[in-house]
Amino acid sequence: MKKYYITTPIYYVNDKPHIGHAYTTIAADIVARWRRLQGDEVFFLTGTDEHGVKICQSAQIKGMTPKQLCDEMSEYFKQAWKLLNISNDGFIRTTDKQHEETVQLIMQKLYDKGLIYKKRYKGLYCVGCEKFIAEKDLDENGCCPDHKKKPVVQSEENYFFKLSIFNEQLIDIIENPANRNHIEVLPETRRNEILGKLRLGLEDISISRVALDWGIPLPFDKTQTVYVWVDALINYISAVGYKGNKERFEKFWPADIHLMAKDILWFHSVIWPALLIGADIPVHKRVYAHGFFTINGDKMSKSIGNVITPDQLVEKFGVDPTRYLAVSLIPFGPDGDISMNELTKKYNVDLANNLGNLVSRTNKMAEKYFDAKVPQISNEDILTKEVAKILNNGYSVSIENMQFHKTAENLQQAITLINQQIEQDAPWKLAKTDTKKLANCIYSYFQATDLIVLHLIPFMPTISEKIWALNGANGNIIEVAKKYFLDKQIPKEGFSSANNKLGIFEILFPRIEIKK
Ligand code: ME8
Repeated sequence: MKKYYITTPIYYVNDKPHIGHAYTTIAADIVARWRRLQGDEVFFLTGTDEHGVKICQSAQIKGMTPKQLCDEMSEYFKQAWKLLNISNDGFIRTTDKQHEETVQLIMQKLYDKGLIYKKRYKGLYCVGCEKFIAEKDLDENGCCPDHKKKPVVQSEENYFFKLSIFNEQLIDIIENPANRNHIEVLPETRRNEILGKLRLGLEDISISRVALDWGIPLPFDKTQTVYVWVDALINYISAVGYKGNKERFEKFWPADIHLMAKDILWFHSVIWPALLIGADIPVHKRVYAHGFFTINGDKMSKSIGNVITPDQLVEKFGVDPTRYLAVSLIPFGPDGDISMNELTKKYNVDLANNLGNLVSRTNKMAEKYFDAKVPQISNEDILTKEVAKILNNGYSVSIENMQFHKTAENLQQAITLINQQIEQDAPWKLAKTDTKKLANCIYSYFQATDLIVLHLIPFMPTISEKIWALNGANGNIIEVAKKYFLDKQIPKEGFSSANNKLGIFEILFPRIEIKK
């Protein structure tokens, strides 16, 4: 059994989750579910990032202690992921004791190896990003381009990590697949941006704060706390037992993929690997940075205040359609503007008209002509083979490469093929002329739909089960899917087979009016 360790960023708890957070988390969930169907032993981690200036300030504004705010807000994240049926195996909070101890262990190790030193530093700090920002990177108003706020001047005596000495090594681990610490940075355009920046040279980074006591104390100088980003990155190893569970750590680390948006790719492809190499820990294998959902061209963020929440989408579309729509509307990689109207259009076309209509018409025909049972077959089922061909050609490659909109297109193509076949067969005419052929046709619609449903599981786990039951398929859907993906043969048992009773029909995707 192969292991597969996948992570989302751990999200700041200064406010409630929005669909930008949901986007990464749903994408990670789709991959995790897909890998489980491939037979992998998956560890899927998400969580919350709870230290730093930003959390402190939010707590102050709300009249709470930082810990109270973290306890309340991390629950909102947990609830959102429960609502969206996210199958995470771990949920880490950076205020967990185990994590805090791991951070101190790593800091001590880096210090003992001479990779940390003290120096006075003055710079511009963006609280939204929780990072120092160079003057040349500010926008025309002197603000952070992501958060549209002026950075604050910070001047302190801090501890620094010798990032600069890893410069050449970092270029090599990204460029050279033969390097034992090779990281694949994706998509390629962003990889090139990272390499370009690395070639300009690296400066050492400050990794502690004096004035901020809401953080993890440095083990070698308790008057300072660990910089929130260093604290946060270490979550990926503390969650799998770097300290305290050697067996689990060695099983799952290095992570197979860290998923995130482009805003934090630098931290994951430069700072994180340097910290790991410095602490003699193997480096994660892949990072993938997607773009931002934008609303009227602006990044959606808590700080800007143009937020859509997961609950709003679920209320309008339902859980599984929200999962499907979130990743299929725009390609995973570039930025993309979204709107309720575009989401509704896609819902109506892909789900109400194509998939919903297919399930509804096959069920109704079987009800009318075959007493709500799957009919008996006497000829070969060619349609299901055609559908298998379409899926084999497009599905796995696109899902492996995180091109979920292409995976969705591939699924729609397969669904359309069955709908077209129904039009061509005209079963309502066959019912009067050739009932044997009618039985064959309807049987093949069920089988071909079942096959599509196995591929829908990662996107729409609950609706897949519903269609499976409606179609009278009688095997455990997950077990049947695993078997199918292992040997790519439609199993003799488990699919809709002759004489199986259909489920009680319900409309899965009611059409939604588009607001003018
Ligand atoms: O950066 N479009 O947390 P964060 C798409 N705590 N994705 C978006 C998005 C948008 N408009 N807005 C947010 C942090 N995201 C750190 C991470 S990890 C060790 C520490 C998603 O709450 C996207 O995944 O600001 C982005 O990278 C992440 O939320 C940032 O979440």
